[in-house]
Amino acid sequence: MNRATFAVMAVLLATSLFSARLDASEQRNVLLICSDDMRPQLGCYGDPTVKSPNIDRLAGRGMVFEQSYVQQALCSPSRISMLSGRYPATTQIFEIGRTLRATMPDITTVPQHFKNHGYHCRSFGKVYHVGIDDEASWSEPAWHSKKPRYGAIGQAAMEARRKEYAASGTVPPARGQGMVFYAGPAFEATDLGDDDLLDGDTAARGVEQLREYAKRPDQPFFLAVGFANPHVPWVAPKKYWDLYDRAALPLARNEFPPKDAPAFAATSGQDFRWYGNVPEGPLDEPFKRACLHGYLAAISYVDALVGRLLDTLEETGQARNTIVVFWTDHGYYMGEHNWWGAKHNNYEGATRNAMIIAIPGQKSAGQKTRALAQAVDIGPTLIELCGLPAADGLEGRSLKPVLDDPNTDVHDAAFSWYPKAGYLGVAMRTDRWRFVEWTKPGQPPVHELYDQHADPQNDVNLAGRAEHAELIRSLSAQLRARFPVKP
Ligand SMILES: [Ca+2]
Repeated sequence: MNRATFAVMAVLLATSLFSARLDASEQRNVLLICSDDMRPQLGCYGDPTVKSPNIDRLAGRGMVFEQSYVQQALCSPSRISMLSGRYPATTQIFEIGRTLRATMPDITTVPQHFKNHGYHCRSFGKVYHVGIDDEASWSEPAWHSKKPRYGAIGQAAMEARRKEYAASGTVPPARGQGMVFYAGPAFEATDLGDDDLLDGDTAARGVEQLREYAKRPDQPFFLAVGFANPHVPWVAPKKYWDLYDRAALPLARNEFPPKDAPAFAATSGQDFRWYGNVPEGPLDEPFKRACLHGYLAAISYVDALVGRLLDTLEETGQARNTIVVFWTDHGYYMGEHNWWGAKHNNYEGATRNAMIIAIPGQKSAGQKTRALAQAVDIGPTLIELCGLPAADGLEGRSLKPVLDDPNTDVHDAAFSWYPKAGYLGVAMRTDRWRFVEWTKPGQPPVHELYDQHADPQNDVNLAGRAEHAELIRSLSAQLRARFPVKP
């Protein structure tokens, strides 16, 4: 062996020993990025219109879950379910308002489990619903930006509304602040910079925290960063609006409620209508286009902020041992079924979300899976990937088998809940069917059935058709074997 060969071999040996030592002892970190009301309208989900290069980049080194479902299509119950690892049937939180501790005072949440095993756990921005946080989940109090949600137009509208109230002395006591906020428009293209707004400031704080963690590599972390966009109002710096040609945006073609669906079930929320510039009654096409334009601009704004977090992981070397989960809290309607700026039901459009999981050195990097996945699976997945002891009471399943092989399944169904008109609906999504059973004390159950292969947006309820009676009996038995009706 000559000297040069020896030198090369020595370097190779040292490098391999060094890597082996890193693999054996270096604890994995978690970066959980949440986005509010972002349906899976992303390049990596096959959407040809949206500009989402950074989330697509994450997908390129992770796995896209094409059939991922949240457990309720409403911000707070969805987040509580994901972060607790429990179905809403267990948390009994179906509304915005109560904290998790109101129903489960002694629960150990997913981040709390990490905290209990030596992780430093932090929350920036909207992770739990704002104002409904869970102190025990985090190592330090949750951080929220004080930067504005609106640009100059929205801020001026709010100020004018405040003055009106002050002059008349008629601030409605319960919704006073809310009524001020809703004076703003449903969308705004602003001249402000990314970090002058709430979401940009949240990303900047996340970047700063990642750099702090990089200085203490022996301290594993679970960092959750949540963005408020693209929840209405769709407020983004003008440069993100400039990415789109409004006249060319494709509008929804199914502007009608699901046919033959129960009237009480085929509804969505109306909060979009509360904003200052939304007219009453039907929306005209220019307004629809402006809304969709705003929604896409807000997605691209969040995408750029996700990119800054990913860049920081790369720059600091933390990408080497940090798992990244990108998760949105439910789907969304932008005109489908004539629902705008809405979720709030048990259909595919509301319950299907975006979820991407990227593990350092992932063998399946860049692949997509049609395996059914749920928000409650995130906890068990991260716990297994980080090598932590199992946590008691988690109701999801680890998706590691799917991450290893996208053709593997860990579920035969995914479940979502929604209360409506005194009924509680449980949706069971199999690969083929969306089956919803609505129950109400003293009333016969009400069913919905959609063929996801033929009718991906749930335009026609098949439950009333005689040829499906046996299928409905079978799906109902499958559902109730898992979630019995409570007396
Ligand atoms: Ca939401």
